[in-house]
Amino acid sequence: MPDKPQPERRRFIQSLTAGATIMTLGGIAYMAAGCSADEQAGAELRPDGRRRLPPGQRTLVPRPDNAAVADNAPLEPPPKPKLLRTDETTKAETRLPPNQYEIKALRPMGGIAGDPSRGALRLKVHGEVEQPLNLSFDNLLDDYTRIEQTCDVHCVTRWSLLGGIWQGVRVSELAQRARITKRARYVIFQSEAGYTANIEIDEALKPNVLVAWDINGAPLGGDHGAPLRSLVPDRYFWKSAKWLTGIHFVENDVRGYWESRGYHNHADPWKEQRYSSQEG
Ligand SMILES: Nc1nc2c(c(=O)[nH]1)N[C@H]1C(S)=C(S)[C@@H](COP(=O)(O)O)O[C@H]1N2
Ligand SMILES: [Mo]
Repeated sequence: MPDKPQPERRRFIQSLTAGATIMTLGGIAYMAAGCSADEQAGAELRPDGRRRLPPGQRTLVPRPDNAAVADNAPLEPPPKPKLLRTDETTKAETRLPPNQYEIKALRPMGGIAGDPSRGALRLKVHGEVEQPLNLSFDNLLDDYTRIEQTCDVHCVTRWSLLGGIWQGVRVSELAQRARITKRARYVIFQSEAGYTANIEIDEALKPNVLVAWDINGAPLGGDHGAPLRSLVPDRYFWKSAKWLTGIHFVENDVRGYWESRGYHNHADPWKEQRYSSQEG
């Protein structure tokens, strides 16, 4: 973090000493002149925090008690950004991966729903972590940087929803807070009724991979995974697990629900990796 610019520090010190002069008329001349001289020479402080008398000076207005401290106090870290807007749409010439077409609103694709209420949510972050987490919806809202992300999603049934604005928090921040171990090489998203989806750790830690609760300014509907789903824009959309209840960091890969039913383990829509029969 850069140091506070000097002019700002000087103004700060001057405002402190200005306060002192009001109460102690005798010190006005010294404080007004002495302060900037000290600044240029580098303030010389006695152990009790008072300034040394310059030669020939017999009295000195004590600096306010907190002034010496404030002068040397470590600078506060900048406030954590609570909302970060990002555009994660592809910069490629086309927004549509091969053999996809655009639709204008998310299409409900089914699955076994969980309780949609935010109050009921518990999200477990567990497995290869030093600090397992068990988070409420409010924990996500209060303790994590909220991401508002524009991105495209691509369903293997060939529709794509372009430019949706999703809101959530990054899986990478969850991983960081849970302190994943070196052994964590895959992530299994776990949902209601045993639905799972697996991705590699490098994919999961990309900044565009979220757990999301809003799309286009409205909470996810009950058929779209409310209250929380994963969002993995660079994989076919089945990897974005609705009604999410767990993020499991694991050492060895475990194929998820669709990955064990004929669908591609890697599922990159730009390489059109739809079916497991294409795996090399
Ligand atoms: N829990 C759960 N998540 C799921 C599914 C599911 O059946 N259960 N289906 C997946 C599939 S195949 C797709 S295409 C998307 C569809 O999301 P949508 O219904 O919000 O469009 O969710 C994915 N996430
Ligand atoms: Mo799908």
